Amino acid sequence: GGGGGNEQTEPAKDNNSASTEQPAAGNDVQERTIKAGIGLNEDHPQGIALKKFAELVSEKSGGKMKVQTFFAATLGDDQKMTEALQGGLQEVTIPSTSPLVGMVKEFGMFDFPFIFNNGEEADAVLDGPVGQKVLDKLPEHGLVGLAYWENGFRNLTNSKHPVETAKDFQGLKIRTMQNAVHLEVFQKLGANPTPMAFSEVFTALESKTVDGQENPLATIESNKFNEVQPYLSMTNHVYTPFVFLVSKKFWDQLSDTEKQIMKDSAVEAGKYNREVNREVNEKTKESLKAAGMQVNEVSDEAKAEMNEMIKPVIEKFSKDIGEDLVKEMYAEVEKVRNK
Ligand code: KDG
Repeated sequence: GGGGGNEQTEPAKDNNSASTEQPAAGNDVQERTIKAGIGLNEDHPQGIALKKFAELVSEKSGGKMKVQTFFAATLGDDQKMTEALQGGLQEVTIPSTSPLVGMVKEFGMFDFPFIFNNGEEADAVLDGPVGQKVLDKLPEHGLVGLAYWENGFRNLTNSKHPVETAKDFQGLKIRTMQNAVHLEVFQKLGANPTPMAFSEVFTALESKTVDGQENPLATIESNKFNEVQPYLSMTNHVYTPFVFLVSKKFWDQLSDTEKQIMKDSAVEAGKYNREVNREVNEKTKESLKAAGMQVNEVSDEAKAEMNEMIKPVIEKFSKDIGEDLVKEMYAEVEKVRNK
């Protein structure tokens, strides 16, 4: 009050009185139920790490915050779950960044083939300033990105023939993620790409609607694609990140402590996800061979030829995304590579 000599403090004005969902006080941890859904199976490194996330959140909140886990797209595919987060109907999902390019086009630069030579290079870019700049684009779309997890390096499977060089792509009908970079890259290689949600892939392969698909080895095994795909080619053509998303409508209700619990758990479970994923991918080539797949390597020369063919596609998307940011990404890769 402006009265002279009156030292009594007035209660702070409540600026949020219009909203029905009051944010929790700074340090408060309340009873919360967090629905978290993914497209992959419970036994996949992503599923294993999601369960780890649930444990961590429970531990750190003294059991007050409960994460309910949903696997194998039981809540819908990546796009549907992302929309559910925007609408405040679901709290967490961990999609590949690729199907999000319609919303945040900058994610598209992670879809450029042959950028990273290994997981460590990807970690450095994603966990550094470039990765953060892209996450910063999410809140305006009703989403908060807490961390990058790892889907990993993708390899091609198909039911027609071994793919060893660029010419072997000719005419192959390949399921791709719903992503313009992937679509145009496979077109340039002479394939016939068909974008499709992940949840439809097994049936499309089994019914021969498409000849092939590409995914990291852990997914090929977990989803039993080997049962309908005799040929596996170690193309390692592109790295796909996962992005840990939280509904902004939910996030805005959380106290600072609750936000910290979510963030720390997402980062910690993400480290675990990368570890498990790398171990699994390491041994899965052998287990897929043992399961009867015919596996072939792809030479560095063949990869260089593919990389040359797709150059115009990368140039086009670099312009569209913003050449400065794309350059910054390449510079970050160079930094770790030359360490
Ligand atoms: O949970 C994530 C999956 O739904 C999906 O992103 C897997 O890489 C994938 C794909 O091929 O769609």
